[in-house]
Amino acid sequence: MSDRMKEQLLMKSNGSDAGVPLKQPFVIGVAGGTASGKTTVCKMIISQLHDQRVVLIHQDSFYHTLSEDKLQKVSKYNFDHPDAFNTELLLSCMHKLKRGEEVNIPNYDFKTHRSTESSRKVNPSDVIILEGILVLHDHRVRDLMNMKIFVDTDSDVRLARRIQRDTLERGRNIQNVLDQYARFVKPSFEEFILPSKKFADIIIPRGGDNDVAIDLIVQHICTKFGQHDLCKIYPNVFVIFSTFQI
Ligand code: UZR
Ligand code: MG
Repeated sequence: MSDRMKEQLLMKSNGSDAGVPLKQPFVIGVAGGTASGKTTVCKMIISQLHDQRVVLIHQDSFYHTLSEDKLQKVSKYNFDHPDAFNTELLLSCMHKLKRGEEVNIPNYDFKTHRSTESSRKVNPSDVIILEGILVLHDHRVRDLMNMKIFVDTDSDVRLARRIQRDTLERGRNIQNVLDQYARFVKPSFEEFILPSKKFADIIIPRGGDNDVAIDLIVQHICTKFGQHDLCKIYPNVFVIFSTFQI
């Protein structure tokens, strides 16, 4: 991301509170099984949205910190169950962002299964993308969304990617990944994630490999913003260059 793109340049302001959004941001939810390519799809959408300020929120950031007791028996903990997430906190952060307020998003450490001391400050944006395995599960989270996407990638492709990712990036061994997959990941996919597909407006086969789907989604978002361009959303700001926060 170039410095120029990161820089928010306010060339003319005719009053106070320049840059404070008056209309609600456009919220996109991106769900799908583990390692389906959700993050890749989000990054592809973001890279094509040149004229809007976009922020990417990960449902993973809202995992509950494991207590000492649960840490002792971590192999028996189901990280793929809706109760593993602090959905109340996620909702409160999303509501604030929709109201145009800045928020602090927790940082979750997959190696220690804890939220770290530091959090990530996120500014209000034109487009908010929320991605995660279960973002279409809870109706209160779904109700915040203007566009719901489900990334549909074959299970064998996802498992292969998951093994690679967990062994390389999350400090696990293969046996451990396969055990967890059979015990929790696959059953929860079938019980909670796959049924949430019916709530999607758009289903993307093959995830990040599907350039046509990404183009169509970006076109739709641009059409929405074309109807009320940035100067109407930020009436006291003349020109705003994009600010990305990923
Ligand atoms: P994505 N997960 C972990 O492996 N460790 C944690 O501490 C927290 C979560 C996994 C979780 C889920 N399941 O399948 C995956 N397990 O992260 C979701 N087991 O992340 O959508 O990026 O695959
Ligand atoms: Mg992910």
